[in-house]
Amino acid sequence: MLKRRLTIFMLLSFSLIFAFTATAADYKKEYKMSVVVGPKLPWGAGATKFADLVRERTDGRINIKVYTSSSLMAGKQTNEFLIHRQGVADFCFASTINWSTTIKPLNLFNLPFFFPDYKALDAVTQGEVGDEIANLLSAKGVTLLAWGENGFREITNSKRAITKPADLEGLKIRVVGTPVFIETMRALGANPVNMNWGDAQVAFQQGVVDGQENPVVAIEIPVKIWQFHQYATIWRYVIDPLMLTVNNKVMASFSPADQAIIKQAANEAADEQRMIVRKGLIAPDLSALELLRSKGMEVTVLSPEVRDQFKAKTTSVYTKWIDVIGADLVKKSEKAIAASR
Ligand code: X2X
Repeated sequence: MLKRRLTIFMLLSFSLIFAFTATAADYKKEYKMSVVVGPKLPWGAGATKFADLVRERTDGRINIKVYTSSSLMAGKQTNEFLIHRQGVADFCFASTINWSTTIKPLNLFNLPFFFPDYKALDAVTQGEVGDEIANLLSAKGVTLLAWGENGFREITNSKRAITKPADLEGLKIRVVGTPVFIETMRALGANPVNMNWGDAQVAFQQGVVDGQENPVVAIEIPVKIWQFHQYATIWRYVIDPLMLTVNNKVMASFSPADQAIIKQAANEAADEQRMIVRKGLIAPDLSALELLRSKGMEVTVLSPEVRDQFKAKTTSVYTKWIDVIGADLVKKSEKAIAASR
């Protein structure tokens, strides 16, 4: 009897030791995290914050190295989801724009003038639609840990102030290589040119394009857009959420305790990052717009009425893209937005 108990005890101990060492041995020396922009921008800094929190709280068991400036996909930002799915990138802090060429429902966030404000965005990402998107990503091999943010995308250019739809006519505007952006810019009368972010910054410098569109705090201020463009128009035409994600297989290889640490760290890093990029854009704190003005830029803030005039020119985009996104998802989002008013 005693001998049997001892044997069982020994077997149990061995299997426990084995299970532990097997788990530890499964962990890689380094996990790769992909980010499209540079490390100094709030987006890149958010990724570093996440990696640091995870490293500290797992006592170095999970060592995430952040690969900035699209370096894991040789600059081609619209390939990011593919390399994530394949496991080249274990983690990502990614824009919905760059993944929307592969995951069509993410074009929801690219619908022009669809989200009026942050409240509307939060109602969508933090509600049923956010859950649906998380399920969709999970089915494709990727776990959504938290929503961060690049921000509302605002247009800048070197030619003239854009105060009404006709002002955009013929301007050569750099956009990401995503079809809906090309179609939206064409519908608005502009001449869109698609370019990866790395090339875009050189193009601004050389004046190859007249303008571009990006969030003020997250991108335009850090890259000192006033060096190239004198005019900014705040029109909130597209919202650009960021997704902090991990490859499903990689997540499953971690112990439940480490998975919990990862989730918690993602929420903390993304919350902080979101607060940083929202600062200074809404009255009474308009310090971000004031900064652009102090650098010599002429900043136009569109009234809701004029914004509607721009939106009216993009009906062809809605007609085509609602079907591509999924009419049901768009309807649910409209409902969530209406409820947030
Ligand atoms: O390429 C851009 O404009 C950027 C950096 O904002 C994105 O990756 C969507």
